[in-house]
Amino acid sequence: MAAAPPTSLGHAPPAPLQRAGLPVVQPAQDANRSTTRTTCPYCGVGCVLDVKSDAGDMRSVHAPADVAPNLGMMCPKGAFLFKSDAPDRRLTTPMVRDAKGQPLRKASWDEALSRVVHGVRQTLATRGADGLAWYGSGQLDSEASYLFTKLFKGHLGSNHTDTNSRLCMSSAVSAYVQSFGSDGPPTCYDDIEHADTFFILGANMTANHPVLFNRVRRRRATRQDARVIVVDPRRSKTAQFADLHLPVAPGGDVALLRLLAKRLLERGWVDRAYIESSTEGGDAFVAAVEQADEAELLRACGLTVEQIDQAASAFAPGKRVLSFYCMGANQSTRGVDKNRAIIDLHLMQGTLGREGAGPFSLTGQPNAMGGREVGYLSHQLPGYRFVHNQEHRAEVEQAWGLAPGSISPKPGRPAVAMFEAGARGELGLLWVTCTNPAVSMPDLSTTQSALRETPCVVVQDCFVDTETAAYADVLLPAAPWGEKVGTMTNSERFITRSERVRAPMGESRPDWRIVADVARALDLPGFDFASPEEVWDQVRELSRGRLCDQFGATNDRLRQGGVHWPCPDPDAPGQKRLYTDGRFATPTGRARFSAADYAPTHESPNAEHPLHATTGRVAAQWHTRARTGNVPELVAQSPEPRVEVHPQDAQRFGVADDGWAYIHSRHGSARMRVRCTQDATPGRIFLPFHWGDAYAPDTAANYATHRAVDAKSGQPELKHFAARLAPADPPTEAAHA
Ligand SMILES: Nc1nc2c(c(=O)[nH]1)N[C@H]1C(S)=C(S)[C@@H](COP(=O)(O)OP(=O)(O)OC[C@H]3O[C@@H](n4cnc5c(=O)[nH]c(N)nc54)[C@H](O)[C@@H]3O)O[C@H]1N2
Ligand SMILES: Nc1nc2c(c(=O)[nH]1)N[C@H]1C(S)=C(S)[C@@H](COP(=O)(O)OP(=O)(O)OC[C@H]3O[C@@H](n4cnc5c(=O)[nH]c(N)nc54)[C@H](O)[C@@H]3O)O[C@H]1N2
Ligand code: SF4
Ligand SMILES: [Mo]
Repeated sequence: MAAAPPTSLGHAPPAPLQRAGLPVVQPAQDANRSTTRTTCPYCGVGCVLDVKSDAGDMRSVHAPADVAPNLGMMCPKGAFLFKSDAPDRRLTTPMVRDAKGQPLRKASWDEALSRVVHGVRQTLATRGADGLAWYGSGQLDSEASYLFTKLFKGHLGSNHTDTNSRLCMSSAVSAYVQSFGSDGPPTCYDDIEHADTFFILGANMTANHPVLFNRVRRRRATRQDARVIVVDPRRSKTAQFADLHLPVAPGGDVALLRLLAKRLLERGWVDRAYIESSTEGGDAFVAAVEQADEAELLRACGLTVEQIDQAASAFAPGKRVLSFYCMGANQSTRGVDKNRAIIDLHLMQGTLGREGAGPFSLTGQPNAMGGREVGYLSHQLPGYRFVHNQEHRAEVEQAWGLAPGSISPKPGRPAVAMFEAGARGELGLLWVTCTNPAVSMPDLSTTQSALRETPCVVVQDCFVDTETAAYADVLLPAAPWGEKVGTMTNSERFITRSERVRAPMGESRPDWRIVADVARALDLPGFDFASPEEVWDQVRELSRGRLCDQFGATNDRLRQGGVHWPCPDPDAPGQKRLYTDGRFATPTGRARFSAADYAPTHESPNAEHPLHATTGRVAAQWHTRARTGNVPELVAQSPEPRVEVHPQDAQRFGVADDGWAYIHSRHGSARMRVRCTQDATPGRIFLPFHWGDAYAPDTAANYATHRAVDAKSGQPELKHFAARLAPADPPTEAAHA
């Protein structure tokens, strides 16, 4: 057996971390094994991890010291990656269903590819290109994401490509585009080492970006006047660490952010010269903030004047404020407004592009950034281009050797609309890749209808038994992390290459190759790639001259280590920060203040559903548990879905600590075990969304969520619904408990 694996946050952490109670990891002594450098396939921190293996058998995972971006640190999810495969669950050959309702059977690649080809041609003949849809993932590498975009938008005439990034980052993307003229965070991880105030909103970083939070802790421990402010309706582990926790009312963030803006104006803590030279909309913004009714805003955010004043003090002149925000900001019908209201504070301070300061939207998945760069969302094209822009379409058509007018000017359907169209029977082919919507999409009953109603459902995954695979007409076996080479961009615009530890299991193939194989089976030109390196070279070429210029990130260079974009020159370093000269990517070169206004959540509690429910993550599980569910150590830490309830609410609804309960909403019900905790706020409950039907029936949080989206970004409000609790029997079946 392998040497004892590292079980905590990285090896050799500095003294303050040990004081913070985090165990220390001893590097394992297994120098004789071969070592492969990979990028962690989990979160957007993008840790570089070395895998020790013996004849392809993964034995341990190590975080190489001094290698960016994680500098010798990793979290338990990364450390246990070598145990995360389950050979008996792996999809090792293509499979097909002869008819809906029939069992899946093994098939050759030729048969599976011809089924997909038939599905595409049949759809084009009967419904046209609007009947074709691809639903992908920020966990795909840039090579695969790029080829899906090229196939659907370029060659099949369908802009209906969207991904789980719509559920994740789309509000952040829209906000960056609206405020700065382009997507892309202006900040980098090194800013942590220069910041005075960490303003963390709607992000539980201890669980979900642990290695980055480790750096925040270290800064907090070593810089005397550093402060951590956490804005979260519940007392998360991150909130418990904070110097100041603001338990904002669910959805009340814009009101809070406007109050902070008001204070900064009142105290004169505003960089007027910067506003004058580098922004537009400042006058209207100042007038709106000054006129906003303070009492109304306080009511909306549920906080006190003292709490606002205390938070405002951390924005005093000279303080370098680094804002981190994630799903508590994005997964809201006001997600774009929340993001922009954060950015507005930084524009007021004039600190964009300065060391240690700025708005830093944390990416969830390892390559949600790269996917955006290659244009995989339904309104995008490669190189941060847009389908609605004639010039952009022409540039991409030319690069792809297509006739002018080949790319449709109409943005495709965003994720929620895509599944709604499917549920109405409007899709002929839905190709799901590297995501498990039968657990992760809001309002699962609509999602399940879409998967049932669509005549040809293609699922490309590594495992045979996911909740979504149960609906597949064709299952295509994909090679996971460790069995393929691929390029990804992390939260801070840092590009890394992940190498292959071993050959793909059975007949599975890398995702990029599966797309290319389907395209060739469709007799389409432009997909004769012999290697992922050739695909990456095309991605680099298409990014040339754009903000996200990656031309300098050659395959050879990435073999030596990662690089930040923009990186136009193979011989020059990448750029860590954006907008350092006060010029932005808007037509005027000025950043834009927003007119974001507070508005409540889509649903309000009432007598029948009196609780505010929110959903999210736990530290030991990754999404729908495809991989973390295979690791005994992680399962032991979080074995089952547990709804967090304040003891007062448990008593009110007659549910017992450790007993099971139904969480009923206006849309459906989820069943979970109850965890009573004083860390929950009375009237507010928290549901993890990791568990689905493969674990036990009814356990998915998304049976209870709704489909309302932010009108500006299409992102669903997964962070809020109105609920009530009722006692329940434990589930009788538990598949892989
Ligand atoms: N362990 C682990 N790590 C992960 C993942 C995982 O599955 N497991 N997934 C990755 C991915 S894809 C993502 S997107 C990130 C997500 O990372 P996070 O955004 O940190 O994760 P969540 O738990 O979804 O939500 C964060 C917090 O938002 C709070 N919240 C709810 N409503 C509101 C609100 O109205 N306002 C504010 N301010 N806060 C609110 C919740 O209480 C919760 O604590 O994590 C990444 N990292
Ligand atoms: N209620 C609620 N719902 C949510 C959220 C929430 O906070 N609350 N968060 C949303 C967010 S931010 C996200 S990002 C989504 C995540 O939700 P999903 O994307 O659905 O979750 P995963 O479990 O990561 O799904 C990845 C799938 O890809 C497979 N896979 C792994 N590696 C590979 C590979 O290399 N190739 C291929 N082809 N397949 C592979 C895995 O086996 C798994 O089935 O959930 C969203 N849903
Ligand atoms: S912090 Fe994120 S990227 Fe780093 S090891 Fe953990 S899950 Fe992987
Ligand atoms: Mo995400």
